[in-house]
Amino acid sequence: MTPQKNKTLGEFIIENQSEFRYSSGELSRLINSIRLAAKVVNHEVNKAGLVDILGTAGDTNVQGEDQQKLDVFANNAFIKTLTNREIVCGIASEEEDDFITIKGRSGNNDNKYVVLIDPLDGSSNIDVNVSVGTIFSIYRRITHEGTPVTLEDFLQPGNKQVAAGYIIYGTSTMIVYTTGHGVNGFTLNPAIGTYYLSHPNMQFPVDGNIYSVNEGNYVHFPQGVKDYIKYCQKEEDDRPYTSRYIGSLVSDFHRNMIKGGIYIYPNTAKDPNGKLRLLYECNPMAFIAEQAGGKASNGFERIMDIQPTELHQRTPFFCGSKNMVEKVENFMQLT
Ligand code: AHM
Ligand code: MG
Repeated sequence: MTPQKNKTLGEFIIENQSEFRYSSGELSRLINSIRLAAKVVNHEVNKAGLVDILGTAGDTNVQGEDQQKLDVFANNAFIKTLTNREIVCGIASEEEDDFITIKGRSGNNDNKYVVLIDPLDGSSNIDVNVSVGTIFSIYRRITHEGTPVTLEDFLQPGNKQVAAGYIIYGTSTMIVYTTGHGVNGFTLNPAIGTYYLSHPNMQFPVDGNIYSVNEGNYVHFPQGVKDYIKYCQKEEDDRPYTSRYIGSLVSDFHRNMIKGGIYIYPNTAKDPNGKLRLLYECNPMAFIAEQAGGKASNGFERIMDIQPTELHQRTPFFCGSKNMVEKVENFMQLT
């Protein structure tokens, strides 16, 4: 059943708590904490255009506070919120070399979940006032509760995700997330700081006519991707397709999920594993894509079935409308 619109995110979380496999309220509180940190980051991102007026990174502002780069600010905001509320047992961030173990005030930590996060993806877009995003992924730990987390707790394949989502700081700020029961999107009313259910039960159109890829790297692409791009550009049937590339994964993905399209970041001669990170970027987006009826692949296999071997592992990424991803896979497999 499609959830009713205009509900607040808070109401939605409470109503849907029973859907969680291990329903103790812990995951609901965790998503609530992410919602809160997202508001703090949103506030800061919206001021980014004033940076020359308020001071740049490394400066001290008029209140005597240190100005931080926005990606550093976002990283700290999410880690601080999740740590202070003692809601997770560990965090791994694209901005940190290693994972963080959360001990809890008493020294024990009986929480079940670990969070992996890309606090501010596409941050090169900030200086030019273009949308950026936060991406998060939640797993149940593998090792025993009450003991310190280990690398093993973070190196789980995407098919073990309990929840995943993104925040898009765009013309409106939205949270889009899944707990494995479809995908729902909530839009922030900044005047009152409340997120409303604006996009219930989001669905990737099965087919689309938008392809999103950095074509500047064309000469370095594998032959299968070159052939697929030529296919997109050919005048035949409903083609040529439209090319749209913001260079901000969350924004490109969000548009494609609403309109129908494919996002591609392939391996290149220079970067044999592509650019995007499996744990912080590809797995959460793949979970959302699949829950919305889309598909995510590395060209040959399902993204969520890849067994990670390191925290900052990269992978080629093909994600979007199911028929489009299958088409590019065919081209990849022919070459
Ligand atoms: P980042 O994690 O350093 O921000 O890089 C990830 C971003 C994605 O959001 C975006 O799709 C991609 O990098 C753009 O890369 P490129 O400029 O090479 O096309
Ligand atoms: Mg990133």
